[in-house]
Amino acid sequence: MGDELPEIISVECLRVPAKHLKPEDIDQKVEDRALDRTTKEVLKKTMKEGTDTVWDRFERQQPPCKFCSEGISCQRCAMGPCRLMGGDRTRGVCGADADLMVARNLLDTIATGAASHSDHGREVVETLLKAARGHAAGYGVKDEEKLKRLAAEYGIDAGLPINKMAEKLALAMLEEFGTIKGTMQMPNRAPAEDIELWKAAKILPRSIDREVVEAMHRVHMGVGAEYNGFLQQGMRASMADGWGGSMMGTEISDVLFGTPDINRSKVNLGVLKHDEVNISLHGHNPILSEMVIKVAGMPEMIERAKSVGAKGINLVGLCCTGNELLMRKGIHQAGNHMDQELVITTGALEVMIVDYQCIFPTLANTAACYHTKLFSTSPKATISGSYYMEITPENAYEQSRKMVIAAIDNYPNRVPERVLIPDKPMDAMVGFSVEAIKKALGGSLKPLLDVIVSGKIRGCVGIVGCNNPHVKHDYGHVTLAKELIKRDILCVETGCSSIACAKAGLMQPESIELAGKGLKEVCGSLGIPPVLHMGSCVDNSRILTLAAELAKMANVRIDQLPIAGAAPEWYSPKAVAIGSYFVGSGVSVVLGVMPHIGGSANVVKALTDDIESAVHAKFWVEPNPKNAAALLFDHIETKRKALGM
Ligand code: MSK
Repeated sequence: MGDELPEIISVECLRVPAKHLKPEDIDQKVEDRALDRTTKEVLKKTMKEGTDTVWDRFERQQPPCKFCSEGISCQRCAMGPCRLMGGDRTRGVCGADADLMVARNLLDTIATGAASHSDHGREVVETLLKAARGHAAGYGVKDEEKLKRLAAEYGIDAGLPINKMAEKLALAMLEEFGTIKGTMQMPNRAPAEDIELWKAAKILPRSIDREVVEAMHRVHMGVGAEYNGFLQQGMRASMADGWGGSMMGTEISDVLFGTPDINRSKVNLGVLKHDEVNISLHGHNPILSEMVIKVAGMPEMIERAKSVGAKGINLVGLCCTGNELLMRKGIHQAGNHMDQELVITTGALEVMIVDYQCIFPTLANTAACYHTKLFSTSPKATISGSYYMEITPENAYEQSRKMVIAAIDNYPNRVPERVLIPDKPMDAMVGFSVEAIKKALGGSLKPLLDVIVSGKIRGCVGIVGCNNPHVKHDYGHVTLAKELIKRDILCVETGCSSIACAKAGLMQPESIELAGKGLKEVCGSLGIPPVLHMGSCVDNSRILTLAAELAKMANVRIDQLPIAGAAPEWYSPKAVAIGSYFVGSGVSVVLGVMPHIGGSANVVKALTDDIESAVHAKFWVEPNPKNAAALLFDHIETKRKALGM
């Protein structure tokens, strides 16, 4: 078996143009940019070495284009591009006014996000199908109980042999992408009254691909000129993501790799090791990374690492591939979205393996400044300057083996004088799947509902989403979570938000000291933190499942529960889809970053006000996380009052 690497196109190391910053200026800049101690330490190193980062590129883009910021620019067709500048320029060449332009741009964004999650979900289900048919060595059903539950949900005989059942379930789920029957299965997890509401609002999804394709059809010039139709389709496409593509991604990842259970791990840039071969796994899809873990643990690989002077192989996660591994395997997490360049700039990373989504296009340039080798693995996400090793369920073992060997062989190239690994990773308790929460509560969600009804816990907020250089890194997530737990509100988190709070120590059981009396008592008695890690960004579907089960148990609609969502530092189209399916499902959401919709007062009003009459939920925009916490608390108290709690 050849271990040779593919050809690579060489790319240059990107440097920040010299600015002659004084040491005190660097200190101030680092304070302004980030909250976490280890992030700040490595960020300072990048500034001293002049390595270009997302913060530098953000600075160079200021001030932003006013028209793009407000959503009133369009380059959708060749009659333009157009900008609505006021005066006699209030319509694009095609005739689109600000309402239409903003709504069309927003629908495009939501469709992008829904497509990203759902395409990921499809790949996970396809892997189950291949594994069930014996075409994917190394993959198989790990959680048979969950497989049986899902089979029953899809009307498949749960008494069939495991592989037959898995095959039938995979086929039934793949059918959901393009079904012609006009309805999907998983929204039925919600209370019947919610489904009726969604039908009436015309946001009950018909099939995943259909909603995304229809969204893309509608953004073509000349397909509708009334902004509400675009917003409604955006909501429906997002529902196909939340109750479809993402939910399948989550559920089948659990079937293949195990449903997460509560476990302990470590988080921040300090998880890299001086005396081991460091490999980071970055992106979103657990299919490849689970195989890399298997290979890196093989005795022959450990022996090979020792032969080059390392004590072992240290795998660390980044972004949501990291979240998947953290939840299921306790693999240490190096950081979230805006830490991705910093992991390389520690000078201690031999290999970074990426799949897709949230990967900076300049990562190969960052790697070129150090000894790190970057591997891209998806035909959907090839990157100049990376070694391309296409991964399929059939070849994952062989390709993973080559990449792990490349990392080991790269260890002697590390330059000790250029290495900075901050000390002391933060402990975190993670792995709160809905199943794990039930287990911790004795087998049912009833105790959670009881403490909400009694008022010991006032309600729950799902804090989700990314980092964004518009916000001091992690500040929005951490401040909001601290303010909410102080008010006895339980926080459930996913994606980069969860890593921000884990880095800040909020996912240690000891952080109950920061919680209000009631929340402290409940979490203290269970030995869990007041901020629960529920997984990656597709795992926001776990939050939907949790809300649906609580609503059914309480005999109310989801929108009647004292719950809400927040995305304090969101950046991605996926986050817009998530926010939309939260609101569509009846969970109001506060955004910390204004979407590009300010150019249309009508669209802003539709999303922050009018929509409430259809789905009993809406968006707010509040950049200050302390104000956002106050707003969410009031919202939760209003919901409690309406239920007579
Ligand atoms: S990785 S989508 S920055 S949460 Fe899921 Fe983080 Fe947002 Fe990417």
